[in-house]
Amino acid sequence: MPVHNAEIAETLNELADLLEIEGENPYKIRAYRNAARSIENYTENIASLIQAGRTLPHLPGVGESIGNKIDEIVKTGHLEKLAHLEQKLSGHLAELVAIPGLGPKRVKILHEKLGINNLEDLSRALESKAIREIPGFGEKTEAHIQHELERRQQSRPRLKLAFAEQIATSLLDYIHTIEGIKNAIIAGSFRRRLETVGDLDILITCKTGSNAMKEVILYEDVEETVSQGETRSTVRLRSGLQVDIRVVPDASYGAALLYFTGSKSHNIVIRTMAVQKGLKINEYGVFKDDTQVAGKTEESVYAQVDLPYIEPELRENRGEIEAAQKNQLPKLIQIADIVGDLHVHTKASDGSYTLEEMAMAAQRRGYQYIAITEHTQQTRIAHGLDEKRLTERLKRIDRLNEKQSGFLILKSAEVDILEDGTLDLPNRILKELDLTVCSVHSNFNLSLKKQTERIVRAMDNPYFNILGHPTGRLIGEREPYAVDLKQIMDAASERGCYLELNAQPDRLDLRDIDCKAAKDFGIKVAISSDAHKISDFNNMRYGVDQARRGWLEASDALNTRPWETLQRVLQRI
Ligand code: DGT
Ligand code: CA
Ligand code: CA
Ligand code: ZN
Repeated sequence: MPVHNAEIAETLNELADLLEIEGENPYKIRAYRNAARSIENYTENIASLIQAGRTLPHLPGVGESIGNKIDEIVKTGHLEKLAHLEQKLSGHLAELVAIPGLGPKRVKILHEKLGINNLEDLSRALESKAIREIPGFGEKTEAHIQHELERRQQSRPRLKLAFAEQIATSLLDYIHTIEGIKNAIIAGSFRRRLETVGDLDILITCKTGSNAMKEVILYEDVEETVSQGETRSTVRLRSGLQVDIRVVPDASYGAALLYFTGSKSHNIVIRTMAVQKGLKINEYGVFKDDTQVAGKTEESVYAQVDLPYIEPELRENRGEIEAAQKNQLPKLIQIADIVGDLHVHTKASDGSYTLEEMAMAAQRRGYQYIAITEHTQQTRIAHGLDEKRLTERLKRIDRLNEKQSGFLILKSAEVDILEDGTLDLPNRILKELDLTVCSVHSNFNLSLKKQTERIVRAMDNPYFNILGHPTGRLIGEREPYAVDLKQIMDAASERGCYLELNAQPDRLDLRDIDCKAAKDFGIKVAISSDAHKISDFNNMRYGVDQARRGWLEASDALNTRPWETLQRVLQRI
């Protein structure tokens, strides 16, 4: 069982965290983190490549020394250097680092000043109010840590869809090698493409007499078998992810798929409709009296209650059943509708590849255009560009565009929205751009009113086009900043501004319901990868999934249009 890329990445990140606590050279630490990021986003399974004796692909940030460590993780399942550090630093500092608001620097201070080694020590220190006394911490930080700690203890962690997908893909690959398996599909929130999943729900059909279930739970990644039966089992994988497995007969496949895809509240409405027609729907089929009348396919089940097929992403009981009855279901956007990407970074700010490399990769994906959106001067840690550097980059884009046809590099920038709502570059340079993406990267803590006003004021600038990652949340890591999205949408539609759906799997702001609200406001959405390296272009898929959950059609997105049309759409009123 090859280790997942995400696990290699996690090990390297843990190593980086502990090295930071140790006070190791920051360059070295950053190298580990960069390598981890490359690995996490690499689309092929690196362990399989190594085991097949193939040389490692060129991964940005991975040199010989890190390459050897990856080798060690793949071959032994762990990393000696990390084990050694864990022992040396005594306790479980890595679990502390994972708490939002802490991070290696703060853990180091807590470790040195208060001897905090694990979660228990941390709870005790919070109770005795010792943390606020440490310079640089204070009461606010203390309360924040307390809050995060409580939040962690309350909920079973949900996994981000992209991470669950890596795990699910290898599990499905394994299941398909089992003798006698016909169909295997993941239902539940995973199939509805929810941004995070609580567990995986796998449905299997197999030839009669095959012993599929027994073999499925022999999967090497299984850490614990929670329950086992012939048609129903639950296992926990090494990643902590739980998997419900069900083997169903062919004749029930559609009914079972519908049932286990959910959502629960969607199913309840469907079942109630059936009852009104004298039918009974359960996971085995649709029954009239005791005779099965449908259930082989989902379509056949929906047809029994006079509904057309409803896409899984819509099954949240948020109006999809009424829309289906009126034959007004949206024709959901698909990845193939996307013709360009409006948020791309290069080496000039905090990306990993050159302008030429990113453009070539986008062209290979079949895109018609990308917008190069480097950070601007205020975002110093990301090497934001000032007017002079941006001007030089624009010239370079002009030269590249002259050399090529059939593909366009759009001149843009991810312009910081400053605290007072002004933009981070003067209008005389913004005027030179084809479009702008404007984002909040600082002062996340403003009040709801102030944050909203700040963004609305920014939109007053005639060169403002698209609001980047509109709430700034990082799923599981950072709450959205306080902002009134309805008011933002109101202001945007008044001024001819647009909103971004940031497709990074841990951002995905706008959320599904926000996309739907934007659509109701008539505001088109830019679905953007926010690529910092070539493999990030793959994020687009998660953005499209989220857009589908938000009922968006191709025409509701900006980057489904050729540039000539998009240009007109972007014209401010
Ligand atoms: P999750 O796992 O929390 O991300 O969300 P789901 O939707 O995958 O929920 P899960 O795994 O508890 O159940 C999978 C599906 O099975 C769920 O979407 C609908 C169906 N289901 C589960 N329990 C019930 C139930 O009590 N009644 C009905 N009608 N359906 C249920
Ligand atoms: Ca589930
Ligand atoms: Ca489940
Ligand atoms: Zn940004």
